[in-house]
Amino acid sequence: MIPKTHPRKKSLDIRHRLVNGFKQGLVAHAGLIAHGRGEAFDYLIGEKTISEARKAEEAAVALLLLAKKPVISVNGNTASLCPREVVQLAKTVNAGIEVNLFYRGRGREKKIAAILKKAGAKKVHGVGVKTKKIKNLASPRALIDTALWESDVVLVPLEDGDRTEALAAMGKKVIAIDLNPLSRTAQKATITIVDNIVRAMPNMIALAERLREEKREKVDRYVTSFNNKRNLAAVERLIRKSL
Ligand code: PTJ
Repeated sequence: MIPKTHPRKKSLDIRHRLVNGFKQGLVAHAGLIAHGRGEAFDYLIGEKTISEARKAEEAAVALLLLAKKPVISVNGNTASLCPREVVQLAKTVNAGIEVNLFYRGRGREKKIAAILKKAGAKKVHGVGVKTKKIKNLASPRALIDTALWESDVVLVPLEDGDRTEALAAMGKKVIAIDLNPLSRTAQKATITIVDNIVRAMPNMIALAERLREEKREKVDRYVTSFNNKRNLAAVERLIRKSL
């Protein structure tokens, strides 16, 4: 238990959520290390949603609302940190949910699906036999279920660069949430949100509730006016300045 007065309470609480997720068998060993890398970048952006992330979140939510078959891809870290938010965002933008793991294991897939169902998901794809294969991707992560296969827009929090690239090569629009603006995922995604997933997801739910009431032209404009390369360059400048 971290005392309420501890100056790093928020950050340590998030860390403990992940450790608990690891103990429950949701998070991969490497997921703990990946979180540490994320924490370091979060420190550099001031552990807050910067304006560049806000713009990316608006564009991402607009893209999800405009999509025909959007899907949220869920891994161990995401399931451990924000299962309820995944389900709520999926409901608000009418997206499918698919478990897709880098370190694949049927047991972990089932546990992740169970926690998402407990959080209110009716259907969770990606558990057990996968019938489709992402082209030009060597890892077992290439095997996917129908939701990802048929999707036109995919939200991939904490993704690996290879799959982002392969999904984009299949013609899908990829939205990444990644605190590292230099990662291959960040560089290859259609829209990259450089924000902590624990802030990004609630922000996106609130935005989705607002934007879904807007006229289509206005929602379109959030997407067309967004430039991922420019946004990432601005994040990099901010990090350099803060150092
Ligand atoms: O559950 P699995 O088997 O699918 O494995 C998941 C991990 C995360 C272990 C796997 O996808 C992996 O190895 O990812 P990477 O290549 O380490 O990339 C993770 C990225 O997420 C890094 O660039 C981190 O900076 C970033 N990251 C870590 N924690 C957060 C984050 N981004 C946003 N919010 C976080 N809380």
